[in-house]
Amino acid sequence: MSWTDMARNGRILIVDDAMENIQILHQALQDEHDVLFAMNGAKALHIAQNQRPDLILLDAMMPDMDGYAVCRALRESGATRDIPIIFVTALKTPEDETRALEAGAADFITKPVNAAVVRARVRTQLTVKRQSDALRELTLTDGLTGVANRRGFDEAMDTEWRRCARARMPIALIIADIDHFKAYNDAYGHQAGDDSLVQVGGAMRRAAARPQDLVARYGGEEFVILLPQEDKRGAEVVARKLLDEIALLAIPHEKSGASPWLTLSMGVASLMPADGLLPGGLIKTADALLYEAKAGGRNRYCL
Ligand code: GH3
Ligand code: MG
Ligand code: MG
Ligand code: MG
Repeated sequence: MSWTDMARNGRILIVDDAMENIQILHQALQDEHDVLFAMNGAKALHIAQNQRPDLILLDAMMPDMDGYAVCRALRESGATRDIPIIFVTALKTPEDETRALEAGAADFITKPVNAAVVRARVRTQLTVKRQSDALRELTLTDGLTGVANRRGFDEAMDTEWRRCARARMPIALIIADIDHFKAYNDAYGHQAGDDSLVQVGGAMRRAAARPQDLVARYGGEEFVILLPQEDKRGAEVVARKLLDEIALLAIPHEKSGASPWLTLSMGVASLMPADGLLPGGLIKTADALLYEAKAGGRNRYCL
């Protein structure tokens, strides 16, 4: 697949107060892309929030909210911040162009537009967007197991903590640590150790299956599960499911002591995010409970 093919089929939002302009752009793009449109700034922000277009073509001069204000509002919201914006406008002085770029536009096209140029510039921006999305995904993912890495966890915790605080909902955290994993590596080798980390990552994803749940590799053989809008009881269900999933893996571990299979121990904590509380407090509590589970004989959770 060539890079131009990759940039096809994106979802484009056209924003312009004149139907005639929308029709011209729609005509230029409809064969390659899904096209949405809005005839004022407020509508554009609403569609951008709810339908997450891959790219926005934005008119500068509109009554009420002009393109610059729309651009700034899009940049202020986490959900729309990364959507590239191309200004399409009759304004054509260097000052106009500079102002658009400073407001956060990725590119600038002057009216009257040429269909082939619009298509080419749209494709370019979609390609850049896809590459930066892929790069971002890579920086947030653990290379061995495919679950989120520590950075991915930190970002999700930050976002979900604030979301739960606003919604007055609890947030739960499970910290899981593989039992006697040093002995496992010593007995079966580092490669077998890595293989079992991959399997444990898969088991964790099966145990925490809601779309908002996040599994991350927190460190070496330590994993976390972030469960937004879940109280202790809900988190306990996930912890129990995880013990079952790990048992189903049936990874032999003769040097484990308590069990002939690979097992893990967990700390399970939940709280209501509120003023004065920080995510670090939740992590600390779950960590202390993990320690209790280890001291209590391993292959169990404490809450
Ligand atoms: P405990 O039951 O108390 O958790 O004992 P443990 O041996 O699991 O704990 P400890 O923290 O002493 O050892 C963790 C081991 O995990 C040390 C290291 O060899 C292993 N480990 C950490 N990261 C990796 C990794 O990426 N791959 C492999 N194969 N092993 C790892
Ligand atoms: Mg206009
Ligand atoms: Mg450990
Ligand atoms: Mg361990």
